Amino acid sequence: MRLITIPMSHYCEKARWGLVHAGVDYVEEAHLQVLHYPAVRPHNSGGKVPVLLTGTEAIADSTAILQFLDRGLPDSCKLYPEDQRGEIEALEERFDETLGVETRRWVYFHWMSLPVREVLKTAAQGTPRWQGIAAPMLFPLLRLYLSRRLAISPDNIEKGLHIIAASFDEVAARIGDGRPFLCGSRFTAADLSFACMASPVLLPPEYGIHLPTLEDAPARARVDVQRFRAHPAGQFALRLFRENRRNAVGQAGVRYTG
Ligand SMILES: N[C@@H](CCC(=O)N[C@@H](CS)C(=O)NCC(=O)O)C(=O)O
Repeated sequence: MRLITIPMSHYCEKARWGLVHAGVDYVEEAHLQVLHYPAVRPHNSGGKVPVLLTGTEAIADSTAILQFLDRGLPDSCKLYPEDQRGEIEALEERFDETLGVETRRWVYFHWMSLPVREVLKTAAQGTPRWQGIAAPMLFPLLRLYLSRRLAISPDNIEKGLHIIAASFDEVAARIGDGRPFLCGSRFTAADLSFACMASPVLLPPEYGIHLPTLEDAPARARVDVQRFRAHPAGQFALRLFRENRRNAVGQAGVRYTG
């Protein structure tokens, strides 16, 4: 299988984690933001990644990819066990559409303030060489385009931080009774999605590409990362990455085409 990605995207991380969970060997076709459109549009007219090419079909959207992979898994490994499907899907949808949108806006706000070379250390991993070469010239335009597309403004970042904190509080309340996972005793798509959507403000070392360390993060971002890492829900997501996100960078399961 072939997974088309923007490598730093947490929606793409969701798909990578799903593939690893399903034990599927795949190749990642990574592209820089915006330069990914020509590769994606033939399969997904909306231009969004991740897109999974299975050989017979193109599956766009991280949730659709997880659900496709789940159909091939034995009951004991399913991320959507039938008796809890409704609850899992509702949580996943909320994490993807609320938490994930705000953590993405937050990460672009902070990282686009860095020099392009620093941005590319994270963003260009696994992408074709020509994209890394072209990016510094295109960067001012890309920055403007992404700022508008993601409605980035200091005001929206401030509001977003409240939304992220509310989502973390909700997760902390859920696991406050001592349950190991969001829906009880087993790891599901709700856990996977929460960990991925929270990852921009946590910088977990097990992420499918190398994220900056806390020390390399822009100073203003560091304060937020420290705060969210210390939160019980942040601790929970970091544990999920440690214990359930097997197959980290460089191990079998993923090869880059870039
Ligand atoms: N709900 C979708 C969201 C996917 C998404 O927003 N992908 C972003 C990457 S973070 C994208 O492709 N953006 C490119 C664009 O909108 O032009 C999913 O779960 O896959």
